[in-house]
Parts: sequence; C-alpha cells; structure tokens
Amino acid sequence: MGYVDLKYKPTENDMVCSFYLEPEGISLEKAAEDIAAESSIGTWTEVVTMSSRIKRMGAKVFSIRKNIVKVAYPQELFEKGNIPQILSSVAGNIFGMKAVKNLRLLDVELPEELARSFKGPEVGLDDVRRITGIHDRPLLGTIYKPKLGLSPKEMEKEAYIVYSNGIDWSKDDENLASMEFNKFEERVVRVLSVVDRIKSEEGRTVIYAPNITGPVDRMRERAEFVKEQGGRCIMVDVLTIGWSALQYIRKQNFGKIIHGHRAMHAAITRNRKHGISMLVLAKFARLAGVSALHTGTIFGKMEGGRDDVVALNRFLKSDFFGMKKVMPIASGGLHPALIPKLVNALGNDVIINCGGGLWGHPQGSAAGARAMKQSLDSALKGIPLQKYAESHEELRMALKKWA
Ligand code: CAP
Ligand code: MG
Repeated sequence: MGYVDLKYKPTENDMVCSFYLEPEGISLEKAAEDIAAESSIGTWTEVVTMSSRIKRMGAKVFSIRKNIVKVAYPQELFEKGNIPQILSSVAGNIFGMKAVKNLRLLDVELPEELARSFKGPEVGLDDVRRITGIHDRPLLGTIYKPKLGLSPKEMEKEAYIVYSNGIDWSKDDENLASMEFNKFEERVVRVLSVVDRIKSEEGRTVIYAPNITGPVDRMRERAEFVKEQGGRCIMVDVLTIGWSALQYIRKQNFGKIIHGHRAMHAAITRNRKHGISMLVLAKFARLAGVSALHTGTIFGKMEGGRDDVVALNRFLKSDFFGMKKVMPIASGGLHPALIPKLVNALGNDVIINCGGGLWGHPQGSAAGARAMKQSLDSALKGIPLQKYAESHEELRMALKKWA
C-alpha cells in the first residue's frame, strides 16, 4: 500500500517528522516506505483486516532529499497529552528495523491541536528571573562536588560558602537521590535553611534544586516535602525518570521551578546518524513542562557544538504554541576561563553551572565562587578576562590553573 506520495502537501492536521535515513540492502524510497508504515498503521506484510478507512490514516512520505526523509502523520494517530504514545509511534520500533542501516529522528513538528494538549511549563524562564530578581544577566550555578559522598551537613556548609560568595543557583548532582550517606529530607532542610539565611542576610533569593529523581510515588512525596519546606525548585533527570513521570510531576501543579537534567541523553542523541536529536528531546521536555533544561556548553567537557547549542537555546526561548519559555542550562567542564566566551556565544539567558570549575579552585570553594562571579563581571563589563584578573586574585588563580 502506498506510504510514499511525493506530491502530498502536509496539512495543519499532520504531525511532520524529519528523519536521517540510510537504507540497508534496499532503496532509500523502499526503506522510507517501511518506516512510514511501521511508525503509523502498517507492518511487514499486507493484512486482511486493512480497509480503505484505515489506509487513509497511514503516514505519508512526502519528501526524500538525499538521506533526509519527511513523513506526515495524521494527528488522529496520536493520543492528546500522551508523550509516551507519540514516541512509541515515531521513535519506537523503526530504529530496529533490518531495512534501516541508520535512522535518526531529527525533528518533530506538531500540529497546533496536538501541541496544545500539553501543559508546557507552569514556571518558565521569565518566572525564574522574577523569582530570583535577576533580570539582565546569566545566573551563576553550581553542582555540589564530589558528586556523591558529601553529608547533608557538609552540603549545608558549602552552600553557605558558595551562595554568600556570589552563586545564584545550586543543584544536587544527577545521581544523588537519598542514600545512607545523604538522606534527601535532611539535605533539603539543611540547604534550604541556608537559602533562608541568604535571604535574610543579603535579601537575595537564591535557588536550590534538590534532585527528586526516583520512582514516581517517591518523587511526588519528595516534591511535596520540598514544597512544605518552602523550596522553590525541584530537579529531575528527565530521561531516566521517563516522559510519563515528567508529565505526572508537572500535572501536580506544584508551582515550583522544574530543573531538567538530561542524564542519559547522549545514549540516543550523540550519534549523528542514528537515534534522536536533542532538539526533539528538548521539544518534548518543553511540552511536558520543564522550567530549565541542560542543553550543552559548546566549550566544556561534553559533546555539543556551537550550532547545536545555539539552536537548542533558541528553540527553548522561541514562541511555541504560546507556551512559557524554558531557561537553558550550560553545564559540564565549565570554569571561570570559559565564562566570557560562553556568554558571548549564548547571551544572558542561561544558567552557567560549574561543579569542578568551582570546587577545584586552588584556594577553595569561596574563591571558586568568587572567581566565577569575577569572570562573569568581566564579561558583563566588557573587560578582557586577563586584564580583569590583574585586580581580582581569585580569578587570577583560576586562570592560572585552567586557562
Ligand atoms: C557537571 C555535571 C553535569 C554534566 C551535565 C557532571 O559537572 O554535574 O551533570 O556535565 O552535562 O556531573 O558532570 P562539572 P549536560 O561542572 O564538574 O563538569 O549538561 O551536557 O547534560
Ligand atoms: Mg552532574
């Protein structure tokens, strides 16, 4: 049955997916037909129960240019408000088909009706700026390091040091949950007491992002605990908790910033020929309702070049069915020597996270925080970093170690 119609023009009723496709042993057109079938209504052979009514629901390959294949799916194939089902269709079986040597889902363009069936962020980029009172510069963030092992008491002590030396936002590491050496509840109480202390001592509203990642019932309990303790933010590892859990947490309308970490993304986003682009994951994360999302650093330790990161951040801040904007987070291998060029590349709408780049400072964590702040100040004032370091000792020491 025909799943290829190169004259077809997608309508506003269609969801359009763009794929990079390399066929295996068959023509590109045949492979395109096979993925359109398998990702919509078909299977490997004709079936007696197929009817003209059902055939009309089939996906249509409407463009094949080099290895880029575009497929239009009538939105009746998808359940409104259901990310798992959409991905099970267009990002499911097709990656494993023998007809495919390589397949990467590059982009998903949702029809308005389907897109608006999702909540989007309850708390977005503009709210983050309103809550923190930081309107015209990047936010300075950090991740407590070592990534596992610190006690709640040690984190409390470090929290006061880093916040009182210029950090705006701190987070648990992606693999910290609630372990014998660091129980979630004690950690939250202790670090939030520092947030309150900074508020009373300096008038600054700083953010702590406790990682609630876990089974969905435990995540709900933890989010409620953070709310009871007056926390303003919760952190989840978007991919390891799963799309259903992310939608569930958003649906609770906790009124909190949802800090979206993307641990595990590179298992499916990194191969340029096979898997799913980070843009697709970012689209679904925004539909699901994260407030802030890790999108890469260009210059740090993780893969993700300038074009990718700029495009991701542009999407997160773009007009997307009237949904709130999402704050990009740059994290991974960053340190003070990289902050000015990061700001130059990404602008002000970004949370700049340094973990090792703070706690690795030769003079300790207070100096590490100050060096980050001084580096950002040099960028905002347009003063060359090396020159600014001449009169800022902590920055000078950081550049000496890492520049
Ligand atoms: C960074 C980090 C971040 C990853 C995230 C880590 O620590 O906390 O989770 O970099 O990467 O555990 O490595 P450092 P991405 O600052 O010490 O590198 O944002 O690309 O998902
Ligand atoms: Mg981490």
